Amino acid sequence: MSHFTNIPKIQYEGPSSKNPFAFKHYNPDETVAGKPMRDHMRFAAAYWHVMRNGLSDPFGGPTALMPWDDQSNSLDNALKRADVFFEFLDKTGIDYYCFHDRDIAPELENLAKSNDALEKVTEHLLGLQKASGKKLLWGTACLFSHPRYAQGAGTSPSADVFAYGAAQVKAAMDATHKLGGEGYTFWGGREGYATLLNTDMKRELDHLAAMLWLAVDYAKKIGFTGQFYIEPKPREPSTHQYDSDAAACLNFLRQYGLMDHFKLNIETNHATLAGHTMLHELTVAIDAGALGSIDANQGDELIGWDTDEFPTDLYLTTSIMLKVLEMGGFTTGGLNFDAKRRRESHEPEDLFHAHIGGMDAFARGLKAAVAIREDRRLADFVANRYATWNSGIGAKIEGKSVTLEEVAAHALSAGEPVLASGRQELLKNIVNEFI
Ligand code: XLS
Ligand code: NI
Ligand code: NI
Repeated sequence: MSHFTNIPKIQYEGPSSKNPFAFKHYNPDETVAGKPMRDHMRFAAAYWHVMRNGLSDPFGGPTALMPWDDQSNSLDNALKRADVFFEFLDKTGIDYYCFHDRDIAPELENLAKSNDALEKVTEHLLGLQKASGKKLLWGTACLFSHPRYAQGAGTSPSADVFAYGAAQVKAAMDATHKLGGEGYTFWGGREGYATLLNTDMKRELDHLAAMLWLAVDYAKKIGFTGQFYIEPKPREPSTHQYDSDAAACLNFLRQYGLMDHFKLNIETNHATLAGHTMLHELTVAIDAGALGSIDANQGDELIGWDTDEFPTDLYLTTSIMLKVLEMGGFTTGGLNFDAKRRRESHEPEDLFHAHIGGMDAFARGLKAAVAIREDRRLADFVANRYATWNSGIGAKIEGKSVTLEEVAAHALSAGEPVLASGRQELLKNIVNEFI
């Protein structure tokens, strides 16, 4: 039975099409820079936004129409939602999905019953995956919604809450493993603090690392070889979150010896909340060999919170795809639409407009990024800007084969340095040629 009866399977019709239910730029099987577009993007839909987000905000309740959902917490309702979700994946041509344990299955009276429901839904999802060829990009556990996690999960002051969270991680890893998930994400929803007056920061960070190590060891035990990710975010819900940005996450991973086991899942709106551009966060992650996956969305410049809008900004998608190409493409990760419709866009068809727009925006970003790389003017400019490091005193400093006295002697004999222009305006003009 179809739940999106008026909506066709979305096809590529090219830039001149005016059909709102068609791709103008995303052509999944078209080869761009050596591989099909779908393999560059590895698009994923977020189960929580597509199926569970009622679009409420702090001032008003849900608006989203979900005629297939009886609003009950029953297992039956959960199974039915999964069917609707897979029809959505089929019609949009999105190859992957991501979930939290509590999006796909209900939380029931106790942990044993919740685990049981999760296993049943997982079984059902496996059947849907087999029938459709759709794949799981990553799974995760929701360790932030329930009141027991109000003061954290891995960083809770209560060891029993920690254990409950760890049990959820174990069950969510089992589900992810069973579904052939290519990754497993930790977003520290409440892993932070509201005030240091009641917080032992050092102890909480030790506990968070302990949680991650338990997961790493358990993965070995069950043979889960997917990639672990942590997802930086500076605040919201906590005043301060420990995994506040890419640099803080990398420092944490290094401090606790976890670098070999984790990569980062970078989300645009989290980057901007941290006071960085997405380009900055991606660069920090890539330079550490630790960019794993991307939560694709964008923020609103006029609103100071995580608005999770669908990505439509072509400068943003171009800069993201430049970085993805620079690192040689995704391996286990992809572009997960961790994005929601605006509260005003409450009809089911809006789910399609939102994802079509995001996919087309990334397709244009990919093509622009490929063209910018082929043109080479930007890359050549950057390479030339550092040319003084390729020989002479620069090469000696980089090669660590010089003393401070020798460097000082160079400065004395070379005289006042001549600095070349950074040409920022010219470089922006060049980028605009391609967008
Ligand atoms: C919330 C996060 C969340 C993670 C998964 O801001 O982005 O959706 O991606 O727990
Ligand atoms: Ni996210
Ligand atoms: Ni987010």
